[in-house]
Amino acid sequence: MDSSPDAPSLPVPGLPPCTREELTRLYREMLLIRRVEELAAKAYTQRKILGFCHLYIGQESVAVGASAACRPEDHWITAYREHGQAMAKGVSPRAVMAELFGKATGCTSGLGGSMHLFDAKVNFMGGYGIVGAHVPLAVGVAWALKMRKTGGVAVVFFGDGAANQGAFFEAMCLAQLYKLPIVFLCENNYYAMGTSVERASSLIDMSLRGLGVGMMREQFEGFDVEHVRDRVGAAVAHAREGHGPVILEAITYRFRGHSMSDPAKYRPDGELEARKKTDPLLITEHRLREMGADVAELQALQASVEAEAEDAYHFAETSPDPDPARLYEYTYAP
Ligand SMILES: Cc1ncc(C[n+]2csc(CCOP(=O)(O)OP(=O)(O)O)c2C)c(N)n1
Ligand SMILES: [Mg+2]
Repeated sequence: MDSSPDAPSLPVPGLPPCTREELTRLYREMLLIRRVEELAAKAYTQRKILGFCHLYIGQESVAVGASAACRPEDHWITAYREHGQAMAKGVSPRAVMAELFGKATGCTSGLGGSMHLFDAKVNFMGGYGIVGAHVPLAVGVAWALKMRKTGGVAVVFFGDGAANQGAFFEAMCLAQLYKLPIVFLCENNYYAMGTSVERASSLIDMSLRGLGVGMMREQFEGFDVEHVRDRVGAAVAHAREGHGPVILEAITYRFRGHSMSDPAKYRPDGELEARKKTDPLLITEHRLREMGADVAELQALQASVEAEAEDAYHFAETSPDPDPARLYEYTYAP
C-alpha cells in the first residue's frame, strides 16, 4: 500500500484501551526494566560488569508498549541498547543480568555481554553493535516468517542515528518491494552518541524516510506505554494482514548518557529536566491512580519489583563463569 501524504493511514485507535489489570502489568514491566538497569549501572561502577553498557532508562515505554501489541511468534531484533527490549520480549531479568556479568547462566551463555543479548526461545533475535547493520538482518527474518507462513511479524528497533545508514535504506527498499511482514520502529531519542538529530539529518521525523519507497508511515510520541501499544498494534496488524511493512517513529528520550562513560554534557540546559516530566513511569502511574489504584497497591507492586531485580543481581553475582573451553564455540565453524 502506498503511503503518499494522501494515502490511507493506520487506523486510530489501533487497539481497544488497556484494562486496569493490563496497564498494571505494563507498569510493572517498565519498572522492572528500570530497576534492573539501575542495578546494572551500580554493578558497572563496581567493575562487576565490564565492556560497553548502554542503558535504556527513559525509553521503557517503547519496548513494553510494543510487547503488548505483539504476539509470541513475532520476532524482534535490535541494536545495543537492548536490555529493556530483551526483557519486554520475555528474556528473564536473571538471564539478562547474568549476561551483563558475563556469567554462564546469561542468555548468551556469558559469551555476548551487554550488546549481544539473544534468546531464540522467545524469538528475540538479538542485540547488535554495528549501527544500522541489524536492519537488513531483520528483513531476512521477515522474509523467513513470510516463506514459512508463520503468521509472525518482524519488529526491528533502531535509533535516529541508524536511520542515516545506507544499510537501513536498502533494507527498507527490499522490504517494501516484497511486501514483507515487518515493522520498522525508530526510537528517536534525539541523540546519536553526542550528536543531536538536527545536526545529523535534514529530516528529523525519520518515519518520513518511508515515503521514498512508498511505505506506510507514522510518527508518534512514545512516552505513554498505552499509546505505543496502540500505534504499534495498528502497524503490526497491517503487516500481519499482508499489506506490507510500516515504518514508525516513536519520539522518546534517554535519561542517561549514551553509554556508561558518557557524562552527556552536550544537552542544552534544562532539556533533561523538562523531559523527565514525561517519564513513562510517571505517566502510567498517574493513569493507574485515575483508574483507582491506591497507594498501598502501588507500593506493594514496587516492593515486588525491587525484590525481583535484587534477585536477578544476586543470581548474576553467584553464577559461575563460562568454561574457557567454550570461548571459540560460536566464533569459528567446527
Ligand atoms: C557503523 C557504526 N558507526 C559508528 C558506530 C559508533 N556508534 C555507536 S552507537 C552510535 C550512535 C547511534 O545512535 P542511535 O542510532 O540514535 O541509537 P541510540 O544510541 O540513540 O540508541 C554510534 C555512532 C558504530 N557502532 N557503528
Ligand atoms: Mg538516538
